[in-house]
Amino acid sequence: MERETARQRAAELTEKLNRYSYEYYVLDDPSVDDRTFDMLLQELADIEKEYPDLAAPDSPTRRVGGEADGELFQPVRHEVPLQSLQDVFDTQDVLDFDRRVRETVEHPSYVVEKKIDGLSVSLEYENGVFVRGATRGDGITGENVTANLRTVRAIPLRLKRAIPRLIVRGEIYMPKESFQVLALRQEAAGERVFKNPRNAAAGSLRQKNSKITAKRGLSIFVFNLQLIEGEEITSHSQSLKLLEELGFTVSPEYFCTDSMDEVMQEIERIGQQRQQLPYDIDGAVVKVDSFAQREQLGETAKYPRWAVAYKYPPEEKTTELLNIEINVGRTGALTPTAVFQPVMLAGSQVSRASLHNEDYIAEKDIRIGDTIVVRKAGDVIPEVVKSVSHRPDAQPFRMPSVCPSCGHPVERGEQAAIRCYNPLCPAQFVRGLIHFVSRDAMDIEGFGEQLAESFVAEGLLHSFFDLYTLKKEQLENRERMAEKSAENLLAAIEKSKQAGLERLLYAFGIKNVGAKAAKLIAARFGTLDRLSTATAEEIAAIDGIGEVIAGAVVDFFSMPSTGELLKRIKELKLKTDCAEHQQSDKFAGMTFVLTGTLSTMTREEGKREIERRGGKAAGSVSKKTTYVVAGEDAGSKLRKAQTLGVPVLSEQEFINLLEDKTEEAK
Ligand code: 0OX
Repeated sequence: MERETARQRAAELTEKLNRYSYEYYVLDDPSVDDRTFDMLLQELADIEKEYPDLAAPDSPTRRVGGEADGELFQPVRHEVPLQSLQDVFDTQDVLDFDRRVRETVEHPSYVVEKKIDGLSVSLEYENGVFVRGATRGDGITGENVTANLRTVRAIPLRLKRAIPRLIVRGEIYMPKESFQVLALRQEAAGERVFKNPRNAAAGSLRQKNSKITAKRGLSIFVFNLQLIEGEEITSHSQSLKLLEELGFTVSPEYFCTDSMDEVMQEIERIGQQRQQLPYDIDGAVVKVDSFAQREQLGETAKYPRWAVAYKYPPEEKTTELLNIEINVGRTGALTPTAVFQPVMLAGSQVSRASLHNEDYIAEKDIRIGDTIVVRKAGDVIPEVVKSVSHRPDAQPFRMPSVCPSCGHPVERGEQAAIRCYNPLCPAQFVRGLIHFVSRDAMDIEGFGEQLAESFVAEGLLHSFFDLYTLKKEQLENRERMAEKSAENLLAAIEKSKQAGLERLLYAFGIKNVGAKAAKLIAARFGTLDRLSTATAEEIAAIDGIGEVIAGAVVDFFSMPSTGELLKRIKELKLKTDCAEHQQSDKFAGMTFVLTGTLSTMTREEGKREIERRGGKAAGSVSKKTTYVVAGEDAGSKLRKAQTLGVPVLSEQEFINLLEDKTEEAK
């Protein structure tokens, strides 16, 4: 494409994409479908790839994120401080606030807003273009998070009018729905699950890779004008209107009134709506509207005198603790769970809450039969707040000294966790089996928790791989298993043999190896055989894999029982390679050392080519090295090869070897 044509098309695409984003995220009224949007975005990305200088800082392509840039997390001094609010917990305190306001100003008007439970950020625009975003920090200095904020679709990268300078403040939040999706995903991947949408929003904004932030579904409500040049604004409500016109999502349904009765009614109304809102709020904010009156009221050392935040009490219910159940997890951890008389909380019925560990129970002195207070933390995760009273005969709760599943003595380990270390523990095996058949693992449909439990209890399964020798007769004639479903299950089991290395590795249930780590590792090593002999250093060298995971994988493969397992997998003819990893055995048993600068590939690429052919790339030369590949400026490794008599290949000879143009490779 001609440069001028490209420039025009890029401008056109930018305008369209910005408009579509605005319609979708701000107006909640899209005019095109996601596919059309993605295609236009791709077209713009292609143009910017061809003409990198056309990629503007406010280009919609910046929304997909990328690697950290130098300014990420650097300190930013706020030009106008981000003040904090005085919290009050009683409606009388709101009336007192009004009384104090009226001692200084006449006929105040108020704006009542929801207090969004997220994190405050400042957004800075120059000539209508978003140039910098920062966290609140201590209100004076925050951290630069521009790259991450660019991925938040509700933040306009270009305003509808090119105001010379503008700084606004808003609250970044994660909608409840996005949080639930994320929590499920994290749980399935065996990752740490964020406690509530607020923590999830904070964690997502603190990512070094903004691509991750981009996928977390963050949004924003803008609620304060920090600074503006080129416009005269005299009140808060006027500023919110202007911000709306400029393309921001402002405080939702903010309410203006000069009647204190209406202020109190609005606070009450928001409180009742609270559970139904698609985002978390932790209060209502009452603000004096007029900027002139705000000036008169001034501020204390800590807070402005013209605003107050009323915090709603979290919804709590009293109920009876019926039992404390002990669950044995896949890794042997014993987790106590409170089972109580069901109650409605934050829109759903709850009857169970994790009690985490024995220290947690002891601290709150929770005993079976107690009257307890429960609530949903962050309105999502049920928790026991406290015990109100014990029954006269109640005894302090003690964790069992043996595993409730296998009777093996348990041990107290790190962070108050109690574990069963019996490798043959049936409960652990059942949990492991459920993981093995789960969707991201071997994906065996029709094999649920109940079947897993009964098969293990009946002694039909001792290893995950016993699934592959189950006979139809063994499946039939049991509850919820018609002849057809037995056939379907057998077909699903058979099909899962083709799952491949990536799923198989995840299915093993190695500690800390989630679906994502399994994928990376499988793609790098390509075959189960190759992976089984990999060293921790080789595994930890994969981008995105740390030493903990690498160590766990190596430990797993060095267990004698794993050797048996691998034999069994081969006999059963399970697919043990990875589709994404083209591999051959051409370099099997060979070790290469790449040294110096290669001109047609990086050393990392060279290494990958060797590994794809089943060879090893090592860092140092020894007698066992098959070839040293010497690029430009090769130094000590080349000399060592010569001393040891290891054959040396030039880059071209290496390429010939890769491309099969030589007979030398045996
Ligand atoms: C919120 C929120 C927070 C601005 C200057 C002092 C009061 N989390 O939704 N803060 C403010 O206002 C600050 N308004 C809000 N809506």
